[in-house]
Amino acid sequence: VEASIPEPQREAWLKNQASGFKGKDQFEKEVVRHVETTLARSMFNCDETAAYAATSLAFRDRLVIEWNRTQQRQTFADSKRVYYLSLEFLMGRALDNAMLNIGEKEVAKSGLSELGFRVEDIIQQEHDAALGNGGLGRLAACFLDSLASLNFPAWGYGLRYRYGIFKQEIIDGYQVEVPDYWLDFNPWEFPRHDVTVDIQFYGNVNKTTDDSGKVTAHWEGGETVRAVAYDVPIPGYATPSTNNLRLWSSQAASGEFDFQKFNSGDYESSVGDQQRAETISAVLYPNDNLDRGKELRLKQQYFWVAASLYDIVRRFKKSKRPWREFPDQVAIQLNDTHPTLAIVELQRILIDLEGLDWDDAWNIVQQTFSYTNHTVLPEALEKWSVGLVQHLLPRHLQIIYDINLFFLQMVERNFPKDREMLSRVSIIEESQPKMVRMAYLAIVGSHKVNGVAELHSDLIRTTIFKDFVTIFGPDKFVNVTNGITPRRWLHQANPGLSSLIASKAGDPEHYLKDLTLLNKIELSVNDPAFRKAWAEVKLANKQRLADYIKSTTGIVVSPKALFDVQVKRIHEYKRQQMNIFGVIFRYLKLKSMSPEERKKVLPRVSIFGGKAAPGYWMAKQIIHLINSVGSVVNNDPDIGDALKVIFLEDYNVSKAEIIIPASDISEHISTAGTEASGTSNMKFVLNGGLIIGTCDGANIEITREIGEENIFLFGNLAEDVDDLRHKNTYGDHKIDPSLDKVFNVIQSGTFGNAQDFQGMVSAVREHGDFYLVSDDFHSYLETQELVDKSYADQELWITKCITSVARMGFFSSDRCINEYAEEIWNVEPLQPDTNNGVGKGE
Ligand code: 4GP
Repeated sequence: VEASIPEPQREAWLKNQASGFKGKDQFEKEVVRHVETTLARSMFNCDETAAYAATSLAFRDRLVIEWNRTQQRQTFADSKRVYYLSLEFLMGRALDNAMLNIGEKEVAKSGLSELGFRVEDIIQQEHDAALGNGGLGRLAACFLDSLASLNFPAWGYGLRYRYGIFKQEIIDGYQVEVPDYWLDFNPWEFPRHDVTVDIQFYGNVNKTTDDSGKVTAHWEGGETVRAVAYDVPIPGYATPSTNNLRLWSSQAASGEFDFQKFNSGDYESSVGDQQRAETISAVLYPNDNLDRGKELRLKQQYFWVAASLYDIVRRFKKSKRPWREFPDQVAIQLNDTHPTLAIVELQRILIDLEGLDWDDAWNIVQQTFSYTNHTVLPEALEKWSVGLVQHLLPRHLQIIYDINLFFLQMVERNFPKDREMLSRVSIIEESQPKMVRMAYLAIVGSHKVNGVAELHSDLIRTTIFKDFVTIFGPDKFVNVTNGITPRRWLHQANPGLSSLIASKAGDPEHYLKDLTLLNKIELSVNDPAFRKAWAEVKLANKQRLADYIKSTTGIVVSPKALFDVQVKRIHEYKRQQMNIFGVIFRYLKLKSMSPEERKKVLPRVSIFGGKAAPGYWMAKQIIHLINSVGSVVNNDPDIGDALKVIFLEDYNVSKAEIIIPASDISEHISTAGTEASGTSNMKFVLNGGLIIGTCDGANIEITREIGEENIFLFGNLAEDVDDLRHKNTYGDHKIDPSLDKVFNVIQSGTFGNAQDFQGMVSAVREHGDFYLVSDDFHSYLETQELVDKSYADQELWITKCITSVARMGFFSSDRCINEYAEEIWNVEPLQPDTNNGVGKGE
């Protein structure tokens, strides 16, 4: 506030307000200016990297102006804001998205062309912002796009990792991880060296009692680390609203280094302090659906949560409202349990620092927070040892114990007959060592808990969180089925299809904001010209992927073949192993045919991509088998085009934008009940590809929307999984004969040293086949045959594709965000045409 310009001088400011480029000429002028001044280069020294930098800066200037206005408007309106706390934001590239969301891609295209560049090449220069592992992080990124596009006053809060998810290289068929240093040049972030928060760790707690007998706890920390804010503008689509993603970076609290130590000659340890502090935000943990319980991870969590809450509270306090109005002004969404300490931290701020009573504080906390669960896999449910929490955050552990005590007392009062309930629902697990169950803490401290697809939300209500439904009643547990942003996943990734759709559904600015308008294309499903154009778009997208495959692997694939794609993190529950076993079965069948028979077979390209967590041995074995099968099949002269097996290295968001539009069929084949939702399933169908999948996650709702005649479902149902597992372990576990044949061939050494794949084989044959690969294999193969037959009838296939796309409107992340806003956050959008408060001060 002190930095605010006094009233009489504001006129000069208003007169000189920055505006950013308008139109092609100004765009070119801005690009040249940035090349010549910001980058200190010239037309004799401007490569594509420099052109990318200057173009981004020109766009950034535009964004920043709207971003400032949006923030001023929100401050002025002082309405309720949403804070989305996520340890992962898998953003991908920003430039193309900014061009499209602002609506200036054509300007950029012609302007760059006049300056001697192709817009596509310039876009390719950008390094992905890969601050996430997979579904959970990409969902957060889609949500930011929707929040801005729908004009919600919303902030994202995350960590500014120096290293995002590692880069994957495939060397001799094995995954090798390479660090991804992505911050070399990042025009999309603004360091805010004036926005810092000092975060405490370790230390101890002292209690004092005042005259009235009131006890106050004082946490004296043993170590302080500074959080510095880095802001990333998030442009809405076809709206001036531009929101903020604030990422925290860690530094030594003493600044560059400790001068005292330096002066006393202890230079090394002074630099060491700095490095130790920086370690906190140095690297993203590369695990998907897995919790490893490392101390540094807990430090990351508290560091990020404490800085974010400090910021949120500071903003609230500016309005000088009483504390009880906090939940009317602030909604905080916990993306998984990673930010659960925020619940404890807010309670601490309210009782220790602001002097509120426990009960008043706790009411505020519960009304403020809500929690999204993203998985039922037990290995992914976060738990922290009591000893570690005690050591790192001694005051927080006390508060957790108190939260638990009051919670258990309530349970005991309400369910006096059920003694075992207390130990089942306790936030503290009485194990050796004792553990804090973060999901339980998140449930107890939130007013709503949601799953991410109908089946998943049912499963959490009836299995892992069953007792809590009994305790809190069913209304606390809701479903919000995931969604995806059609801006990136249709308009940006598949411009051909987007403009074809626009020819029937109207202006992209309409149907990309109300995706249910896609249903208009169904009227044209029998229009021959439309169908022909549809097929041409798909073929062009397949050609684009074929070119990419050739340039990265050297393998030539025919765009006329059926492209069968499975791209996602490698995980046993996602069952890439079943897919590759199926590929081997197909290969064996082809080998057994005569050359004439083989010629009649519909050619197929099996495309895989995805990273394995560095410590996930079985996932790495799966990658190795896929590559080994590829090198045998792709070099077998008997096979030719009939089958190709491709593993695409380093799957990430920008590669997904090329791969997804090119798919004919994609595989979403998790063991029923294990994939909470899946979101790539939605992306593939929206891009005119069909799905082979299990009755799991959002596949079920996709089926309901598009019709069961348009999807290839197979396999056992979630309700039968427990019995099958039991039978596999204790009963008579017979391996499917086709799978047995595949295993025998693997073990004969056809794909290299059989020993290398023994783990995958014995998991099914000897260790109970937990993921039911054998139980589902027969129906998987049968369904793949059905896919081949259906694809052979191209007319029917195109009908299925068009109909499916027409019915995908439900899966926009806009629908999803509106549901959160109404049912969980109770927030309203803030339209940009209302008084924006510019020049009116705070
Ligand atoms: C993922 C789920 O596995 C996926 O099904 C879901 O679509 C996605 O979250 C978004 O909700 N979970 C994780 C995780 O990535 O680490 O738990």
